[in-house]
Amino acid sequence: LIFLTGIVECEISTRFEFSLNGIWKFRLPPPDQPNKGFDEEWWNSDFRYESDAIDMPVPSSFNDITTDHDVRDFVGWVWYQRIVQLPKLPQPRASVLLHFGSAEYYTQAWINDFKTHDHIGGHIPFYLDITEPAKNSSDGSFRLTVAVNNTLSDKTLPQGSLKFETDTDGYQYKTYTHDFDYFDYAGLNGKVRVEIAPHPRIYGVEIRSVGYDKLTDRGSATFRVDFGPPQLSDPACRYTVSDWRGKEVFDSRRKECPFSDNEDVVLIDSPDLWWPRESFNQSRTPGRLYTLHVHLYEGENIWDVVSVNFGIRTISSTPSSILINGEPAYLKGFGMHQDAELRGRGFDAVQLTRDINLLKWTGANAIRTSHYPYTEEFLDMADRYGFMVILETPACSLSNFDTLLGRHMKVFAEMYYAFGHHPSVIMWSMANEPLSNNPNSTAYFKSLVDFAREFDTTRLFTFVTSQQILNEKAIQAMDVICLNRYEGWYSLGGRLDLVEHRIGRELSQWQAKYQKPVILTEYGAEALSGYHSLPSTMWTENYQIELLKEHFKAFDSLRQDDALAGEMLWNFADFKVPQEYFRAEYCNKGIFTRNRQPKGAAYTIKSRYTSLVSID
Ligand code: GCB
Repeated sequence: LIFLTGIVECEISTRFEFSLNGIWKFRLPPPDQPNKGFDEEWWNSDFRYESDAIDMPVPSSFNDITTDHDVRDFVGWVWYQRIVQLPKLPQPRASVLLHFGSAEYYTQAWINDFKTHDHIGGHIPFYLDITEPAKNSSDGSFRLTVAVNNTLSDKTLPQGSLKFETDTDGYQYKTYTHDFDYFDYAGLNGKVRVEIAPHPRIYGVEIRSVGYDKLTDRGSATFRVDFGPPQLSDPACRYTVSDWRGKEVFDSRRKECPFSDNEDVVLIDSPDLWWPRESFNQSRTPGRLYTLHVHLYEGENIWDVVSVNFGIRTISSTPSSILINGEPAYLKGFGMHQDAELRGRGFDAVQLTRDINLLKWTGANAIRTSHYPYTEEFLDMADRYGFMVILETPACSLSNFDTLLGRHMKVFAEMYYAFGHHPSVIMWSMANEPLSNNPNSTAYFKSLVDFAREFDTTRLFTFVTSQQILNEKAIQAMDVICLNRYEGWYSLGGRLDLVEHRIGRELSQWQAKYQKPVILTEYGAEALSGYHSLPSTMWTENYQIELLKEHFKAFDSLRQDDALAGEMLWNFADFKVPQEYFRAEYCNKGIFTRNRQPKGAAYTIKSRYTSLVSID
């Protein structure tokens, strides 16, 4: 296993990285020759001199960059290429790693004509070790070719289906469908970089658990380091921890390097606990972090250092509430999407920072990374600003459980290693709206969550259901009930008068039946920005506002009865959906437009969230 950690700034740097973001060359096979790239071994061709190669920015989804339907709707292998020039390496004691922030969905890569490992699955960062082929490249310069396939099937997460259909007159055509309603943006969505690390190196640092003992006022973090096999002469290690000011608060001193059985613990007296934002208690600064620095020595010399952020906080639950550091924390927030004009799901620091600023402005304290994990950069900000995150696996609208459990487990494990150190992540959502009325879902989710609990013993588990209470088969394996409901929209559209009653009744039934905290993870109405009518009708801004206010009445009385643990509106911003006749390009349930300007409902939410006490 390779444990993944982002590079965190620290005093001694034994590693060096440089970005491969920018304009790459890009080729698509023609529709009647989907495997042309493999048949013609495109990794051996130089795209700069190929007439069908176009420019493509990285990171970005490729879909909305050109003016072509064929590119926007492409399903299959797309090919990216660029030239990489390495600096002079301290051979042979250097490792060369390629880091991808995320690639949708199945990635293969070549260094000149050398094929690296493959990676399956979108949204999760991964490394490819390219030390050997990089060393062999003359003068440190090589062609990097990356092929990415976005075809989803019943064996992928999420699921999709590519089929040949036959018309009544015998005419054959291809269809590609999936059950989720967001546009499946694809390509090199995450940043790409080269990382030069020492060889051998620290392969990864995993924060296993964090704890806080109130009696002794002492915090702890249990962690594991993957040092790989012993290869250095006279190796030693040392662990230090610094606080948010950079002040050292723990030092293990030099000790023997544990190559196996390497779980260890750091202790911090009177720690600054990690608290969520908007707690209304001024003495609790949200988002306090610590940094663990793992040093590997060869004799007296520092050989490698890896640093990873963590936070000290506990998470638990009662039959009605989620507790952070032993105190009930009410979640007020949003379901979101990583979705933007032109770049699709491509990482963009401007977009991310704007989103975080808008989230802060609304007074929210929680978000769900619907319907897939978001970037490392997003979680870093969530950590620092104290947002509670429900991190979702990319399992939206699962309908076929027979073919998927192994893949779903693998995806969870990768997510855990990539994101498990983030204190903002308080709960894992294993899926959104699976067909959990299917009897097979009971065993499926039980096995999945049993597997996941072996990795993570400190966080809560859920999946988000849209089933009726009597039909739900699998949610009992979870710690928290997360429910999506569209009263006044999909259900009794236009009937604002019934919302309060129906939401109040149903949520209290779920809580009473399962005796677990209940969060309404989706509710809302579509509103076209600037469209009003009096009295309000569906699709207007004033209908959206009125619908939210009807929900608030239900939430307030549920809270008085201690029967609600959180409210999360669908959606933070308008986002792109596949083509269909009942939506004009976007799902317009955002309280912000797609270019992140407020609709009227944004002020309604702001006024509620900024006055709603979350933690006393
Ligand atoms: C849902 C889904 C979400 C959709 C939303 C809607 O239940 O979870 O992916 O976007 O409804 O607006 O239809």
